[in-house]
Amino acid sequence: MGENLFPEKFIWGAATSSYQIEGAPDVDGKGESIWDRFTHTPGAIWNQETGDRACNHYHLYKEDVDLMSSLGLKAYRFSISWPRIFPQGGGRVNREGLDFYRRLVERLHSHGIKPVITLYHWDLPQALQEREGWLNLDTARYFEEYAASVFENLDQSVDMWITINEPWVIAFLGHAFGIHAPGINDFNSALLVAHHLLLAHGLAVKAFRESEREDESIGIALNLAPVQPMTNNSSDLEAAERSDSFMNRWFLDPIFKGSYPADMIDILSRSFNVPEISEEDAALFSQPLDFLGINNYTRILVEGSNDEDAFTGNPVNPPDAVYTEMGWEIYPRGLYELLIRIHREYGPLPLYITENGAAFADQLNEDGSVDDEGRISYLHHYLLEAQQAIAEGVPLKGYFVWSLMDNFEWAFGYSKRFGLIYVDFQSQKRYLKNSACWYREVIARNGLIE
Ligand code: IFM
Repeated sequence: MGENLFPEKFIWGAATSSYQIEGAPDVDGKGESIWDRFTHTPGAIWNQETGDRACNHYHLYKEDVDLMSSLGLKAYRFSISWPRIFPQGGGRVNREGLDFYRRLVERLHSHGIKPVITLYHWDLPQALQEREGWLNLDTARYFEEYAASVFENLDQSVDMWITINEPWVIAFLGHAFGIHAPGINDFNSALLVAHHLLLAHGLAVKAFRESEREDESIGIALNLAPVQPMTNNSSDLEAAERSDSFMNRWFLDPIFKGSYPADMIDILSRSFNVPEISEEDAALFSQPLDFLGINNYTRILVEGSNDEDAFTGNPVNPPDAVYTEMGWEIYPRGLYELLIRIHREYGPLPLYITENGAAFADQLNEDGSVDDEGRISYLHHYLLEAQQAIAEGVPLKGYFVWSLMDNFEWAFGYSKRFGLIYVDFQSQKRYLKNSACWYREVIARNGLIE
């Protein structure tokens, strides 16, 4: 590795997810998803926006792959919409849905771009939600069936598989805080959902191993953030420990150690029902993985709380920090700290940054340019930290910008732009932002521009 270069074969990519970009919610036999339902619930989403059209990627995927190719992307991370494949969750496969992803994969290959597929990025078939969704253990079994079918049907053409994207967000934002689909506000439900997601993940990994695939790898993508105490006083330190157990270790520990963090079980079980992990559960949770995907955007800074049963500290926004449009603190050093820590405590296994990026209030200029210097600076500084972690021995194999293009940002609708590519949602025209041109140069030289 040259001084400023990334390792040879480092995978430079960008990421999206099905509901956020595809549109075409009922085309070619697709079934309804919980996000189709949730976005049509009055008051659920900013400005009543929906993913009905989003980036119309379902119809514009060829142009989108051409744009990826023009940037020199080595890999593209996208997700499969489960209800396109199984409109009712299980049973009959919808061939037309599968064909869409076959065509997309073929097009990527023809441009020398590796497909990296996430099986579940939140769009559960509504038919399964009618049977209690992730609260029902059967959903994990349906997920296994769906995963096995996709492995078989996209045989030999996919380099990397990701079972589930951000199970923490699915469990807690969707079932404890009600701000994501299916909009449930019940902490006990969220804990059970977390348990079932871990089982679903394990069942899919097992199905993958049983299908004896060569040259293909499988992992999971977790949203992780370094947690830091506001001061070194014991109350803040303890608050940081708790927040870390809840935000990071609630999924890391079962996946790598087969158990929930003991300190958090202790706190949570004072007020909630923490699911027991049987021996079989533990074995499924901790199926060996080929890599871990890390989604990181910011850090979590906390101070102590007076409530003894609080399972997190109180979040603090440092006044002199800089924030993105999401209100997330820009803290590049956190990526280095996280990588070092994950490698030390859960390694050694290959790591990927499966998401990193920033929302800014981008403006399209009359000449079609977008001066998003803030995003360039964000990405540059996070990549510098990633590079330092690599130099210190962390096996970081690739990096995916969130996101390839502006898209539907869940409860925020279209109000937050994360893309390297600007999307005019009215005309569906795409424009390369300056950050896209910058990323093209980074990829071409396999290193940062000084
Ligand atoms: O847009 C989301 C993505 O779907 C999951 N990770 C975080 C991104 C930004 O909020």
